[in-house]
Amino acid sequence: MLKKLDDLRQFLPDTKNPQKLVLVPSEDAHSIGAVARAAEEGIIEPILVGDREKTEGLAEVMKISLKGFRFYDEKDNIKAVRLGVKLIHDGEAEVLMKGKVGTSILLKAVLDKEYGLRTGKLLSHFALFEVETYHKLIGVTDVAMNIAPTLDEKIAILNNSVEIFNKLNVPEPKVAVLGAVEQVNTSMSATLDAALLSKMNQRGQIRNCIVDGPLAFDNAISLESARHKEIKSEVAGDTDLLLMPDIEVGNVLYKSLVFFAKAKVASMIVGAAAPIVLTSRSDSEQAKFDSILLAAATASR
Ligand code: COD
Repeated sequence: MLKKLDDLRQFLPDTKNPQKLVLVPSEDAHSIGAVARAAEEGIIEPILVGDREKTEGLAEVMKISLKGFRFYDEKDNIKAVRLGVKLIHDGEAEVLMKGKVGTSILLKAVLDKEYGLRTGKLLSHFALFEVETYHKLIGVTDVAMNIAPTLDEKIAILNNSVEIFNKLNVPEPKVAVLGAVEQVNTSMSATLDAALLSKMNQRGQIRNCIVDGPLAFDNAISLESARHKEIKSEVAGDTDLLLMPDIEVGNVLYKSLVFFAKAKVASMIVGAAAPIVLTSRSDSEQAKFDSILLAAATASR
């Protein structure tokens, strides 16, 4: 059972031959710190795209050496993002990382039909949390890409995350599809989708996982709460993955876990031609490092 984000290290490929990671745009202190540490530990080989003068200035203040880092000097944010994405598209690197730029700007470049990283699959955001009060790592999706997913999109989001768990040797992750209540309420569309996803799982239309829903957040993560409400569920209290009804609920949960619960988090975009490290700009250097670790651990598998 994976309990700590540090446990992801066991899935890293050969550290003598690390994957190349492109940070774009590079002029961001927490990102430079995380990339430099990951490079030093042999987790990735860094490529920086961005304003070279600003990036080197930040590195100097942080007493970080960028010696030996491949660098593409590009001051314009949009051009830098396009160049970074194209490097992956052209096979020059294996992992993309968002630096100091808005999420939607990066995602629009990733979705570009000519030089982007489309695979024909839906792309989605996956976050993996280490919370002190929970007995194992817990995934949360989608808190940052798909705004108001349809039922079909929820199936794709679920499958993308299940694939990540399977890569991390969790062959049948337990998935809680969240609603505000644990009973189907015909006025709450999230509970209707949750019930359909559960039935599709029971009938073998969604595989390699155990899905239950609707579950409210408390009974998804607390067996005591589930027992109290007399809910019989294989998932309740032992959830590996929380499937969110929409981006707003997901984003608020993500930030509540980080800021109130002081949880550690690693996150990325999945379903693209390469993993994309995509953290919030306010995330810590540690969160960016752990996200690099998650991307590198799952990229090659
Ligand atoms: N996966 C695959 N293809 C997609 C996806 C996806 N998730 N989303 C859109 N596309 C394709 C569409 O099929 C279409 O071909 C093209 O991309 C454009 O689609 P639009 O017009 O619906 O999408 P955009 O370009 O307006 O927006 C896509 C974003 C991902 C940028 C948008 O959904 C978005 O802004 N998401 C939220 C990002 C955000 O602000 N997160 C903040 C939390 S930190």
